[in-house]
Order: sequence, then C-alpha cells, then structure tokens
Amino acid sequence: MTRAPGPTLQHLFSKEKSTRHAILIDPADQTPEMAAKRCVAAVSAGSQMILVGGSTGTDMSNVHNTVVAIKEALELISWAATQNSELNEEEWTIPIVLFPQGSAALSPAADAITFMMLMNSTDPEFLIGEQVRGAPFIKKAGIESLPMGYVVCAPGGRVGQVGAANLIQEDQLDLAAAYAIAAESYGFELLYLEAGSGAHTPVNPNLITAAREACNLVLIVGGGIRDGATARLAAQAGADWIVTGNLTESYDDVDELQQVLTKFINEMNS
Ligand code: 1GP
Repeated sequence: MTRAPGPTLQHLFSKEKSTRHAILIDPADQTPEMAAKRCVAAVSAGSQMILVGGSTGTDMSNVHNTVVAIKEALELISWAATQNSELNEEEWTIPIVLFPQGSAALSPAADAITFMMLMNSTDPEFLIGEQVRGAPFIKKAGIESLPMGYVVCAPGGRVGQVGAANLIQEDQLDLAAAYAIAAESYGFELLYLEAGSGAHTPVNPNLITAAREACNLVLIVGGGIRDGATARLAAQAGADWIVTGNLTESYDDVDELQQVLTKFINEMNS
C-alpha cells in the first residue's frame, strides 16, 4: 500500500527556490505563553515551520502545553485574517511539528512529528527503541509521521552525547553522502544534519553539499546558526530548511525578535 503524503510533508517538499526557515522551540527553556509569542514573531518574519522539542528536560506536559499555546495563538491570527483583507490567512497556516527527545515527550495536538532515526547513534534506543515505544501513541493521536534520518555532525553538543553519536567529522564527505544514500534507501523523506544546539561551529557546508548531491531528500540543517550570513552558506551548500533555536530564545522582546528574524531570512536568501 502506498502512503499518501499528508499536508505537512507536502508543505516541507513544496519546491520553492529559496531556502526556508524553521524556528525550534524547546519547552524546557520557556513558558508556553512566551513560546507562543516567539512563534507569532517568527511567522510574521517569514518562518514557515515550528519545531517543538529538545534533547533534555521535556515531557508530555510541557510539550503538550507548549504546542497548544502556539496552536491557539496561530489559529487566532488565522481567524483574524479571514476578517481582514490586509492579512493573508495562508501565511499563518504553519505546521507545528514535534522534534522529540523521545517517546515520553509528545503531544496529540501537533500537526506532525519528525519520526526519526538517529542514524549515527551507537545506542539501539535511538535507532529503534524510542520509536517503537512512541509509534502506537502517534498512530492513535493521528499525528502525521515524517520519516527522517537524523545525523549528528561535529561538534555535536549535548545531542551528540545524549544520543551516543559517532559524530561525522567535517572532512568525512563520503560518509555524509553514504548516510544520505542510506536514509533515502530506508524510504525516509527528510534528512537532518545537526551540529548540536548552541554549537560553536555549524555543520560544515561541504558536508551539506555532499549530502545534497547524494540524495533527493528534503535537507534540513541546524545547530549553531546564529546569523543570516552563516545561514546563507548553508543555503548555498544545498539546505532546503535552516533551523534556529538558541537565536530565537535569546530575545524576550518579540518586536526585536521579529526584526532580527526578518533580517536573518532576507540575508539567508540574498
Ligand atoms: C538544535 O539544530 C537545532 O537541534 C538548533 O540549534 O539552538 O544552535 O540554533 P541552535
């Protein structure tokens, strides 16, 4: 039986010339209300996906409350857009996607989940264990699964440690390509190259190009990207999506955040 792609997968795949920006919200780092405000600022600036998750400190409760708060804020603006010709309803219809720490940090209110294999983990828990534990919940909740290969590159940060990853080093271009081909061969739809949240250096652009040239998957890159110029290098190397987490969380003033992200997104595609 062939699986029909759901709306979030179609959104991720839509063939746009430009690289798109996704905001990562870690429910362990902020209240649901603050998360919702930051998401509204990010979507106003042009972000086109909201990822919710973290590598430590998340659970069913903080993930669910955060997803619900973000969803309510975006739905309110979407509704307002139907009453106001100056607002575009479609721009506010942004998927909220779980980017989970594990099977104990999920929410039935999310639109979709990156159903991921941490491909270069040495621990079977991250290859298949957590996935088996979470799958029945995801199916019952009707959350769209986005099959994703998740590959941690140097420096790797906390996720590299927690996930016991055999990090891809910056000169291991053939290895990056091999992971990309393996991800495609598994039937995954997305490939995420991760340098680790707050990484001092992002994924080496040469690794991005090696993965880009080796497969046709939607290519997501994140970790340590804090400015538009760095995002531009990743975009030019072949990333379809750039994810930022720490950058967003460093602003409490949402007007300032909106300005920063608007500049970031423009620069990324300049
Ligand atoms: C982490 O790739 C994401 O999983 C985002 O990283 O927090 O460094 O932006 P930053």
